[in-house]
Amino acid sequence: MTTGRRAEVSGAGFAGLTAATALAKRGWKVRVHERSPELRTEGAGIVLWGNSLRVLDKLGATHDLESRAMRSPAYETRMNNSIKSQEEMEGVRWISVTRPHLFRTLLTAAREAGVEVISGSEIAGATPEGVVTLADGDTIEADLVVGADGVNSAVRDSLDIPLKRERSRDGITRFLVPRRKADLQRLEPDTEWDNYIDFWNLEPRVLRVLYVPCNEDEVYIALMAPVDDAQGSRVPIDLDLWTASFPHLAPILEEAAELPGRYYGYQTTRVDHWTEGRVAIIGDAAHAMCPALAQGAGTAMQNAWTLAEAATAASDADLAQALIDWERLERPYTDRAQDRSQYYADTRQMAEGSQFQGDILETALYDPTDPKRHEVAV
Ligand code: FAD
Ligand code: 5PR
Repeated sequence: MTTGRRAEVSGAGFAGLTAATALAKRGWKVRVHERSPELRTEGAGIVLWGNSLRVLDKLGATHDLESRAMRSPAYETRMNNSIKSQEEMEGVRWISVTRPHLFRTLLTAAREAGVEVISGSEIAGATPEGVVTLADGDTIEADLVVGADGVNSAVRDSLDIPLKRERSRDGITRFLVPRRKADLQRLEPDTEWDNYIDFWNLEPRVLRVLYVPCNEDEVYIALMAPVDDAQGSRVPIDLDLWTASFPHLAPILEEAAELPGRYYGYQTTRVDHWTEGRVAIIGDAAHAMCPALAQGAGTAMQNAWTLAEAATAASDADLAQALIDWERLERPYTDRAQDRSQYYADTRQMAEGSQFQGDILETALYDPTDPKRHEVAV
């Protein structure tokens, strides 16, 4: 099974680093090209569920990750600051973590597995035969090319893979701020400030604050407003507007108002196919989704893992067919996560609470590391 085959990966995001580490652990020589001059991640916090945590277990990264992460006692949903539900989600694995910490953990795992990560190296495109062209014009031949270069993927676009992009009516700005727990407690002593709390206001105005503690010191907050609400989507945030709607969150809103940020309109990108000869695309390059189910990075890591498994099991001559089979088996799980996330973003239905049951948990409970996962139950 061990191969010494060479893989070139475009993009050192969560998808690229996971694929690279999984391949290296299976005997591949792996190089990751990151366009940015520095290795780091943008953004604030992230929620990971069982599907990606199983992959991190296999990469040997969970211990490091969980040393600075949090599992809230409950996922709470409020409307106009009154509690609609508190879901404890027994039996569901999930944690919240800062993006910088997840990134460092994955980069360490990649390096320990022998992956070479090169920053300031931009990929211009790839051919189905596995020839990668760098932005400076150099070419490299690879046995496998992984396009993990995000929503505007150069690898994907160089192969002319057709895609469709849909925008939703809402979007958000994200911040990582100090928790200010004592100040919050003074304002609302009865609130469990360790909970993940989704604060919705639909009337008199659509504004939402997602409150996600990531460890003892840091809380990730996401401020949602409609795309056509210029005041609500303004960055730096309009402190008067937000504190008028969420007075009990004033201490952390004040922290956010000091920070730069970027408003992201929710969007979904669907591509026609994920593979082309020796090239596979994963993560936002293949299936950028709305964040409602918090599964963009989760599905990226899930597909990175199963791609490494499928590519390793195939002989070099059968690689292209193995990638086609991989997409056929794995893609439906991601398609459903993408569809559901778009549905929840479009309908704002998460505001109703009591949501973590039935189908909505499918992705969170999926185990991409289980060799028997595709066997039909008898
Ligand atoms: P990216 O993170 O975009 O990484 C791509 C990398 O490739 C970048 O480092 C980029 O610089 C590099 N690159 C780009 N072009 C080139 C090139 N030509 N050559 C070389 N390198 C290149 N997901 C969750 O699982 N849970 C959450 O709670 C969650 N919350 C989210 C909140 C918001 C507001 C958004 C927008 C997304 C959220 N997601 C969440 C989704 C998640 O952030 C993404 O799905 C995930 O980061 C995608 O990872 P990626 O590695 O595919 O892409
Ligand atoms: N869940 C999470 C999240 O970060 C966001 C959403 C849901 C963890 C926003 O980025 O619905 O927008 C959401």
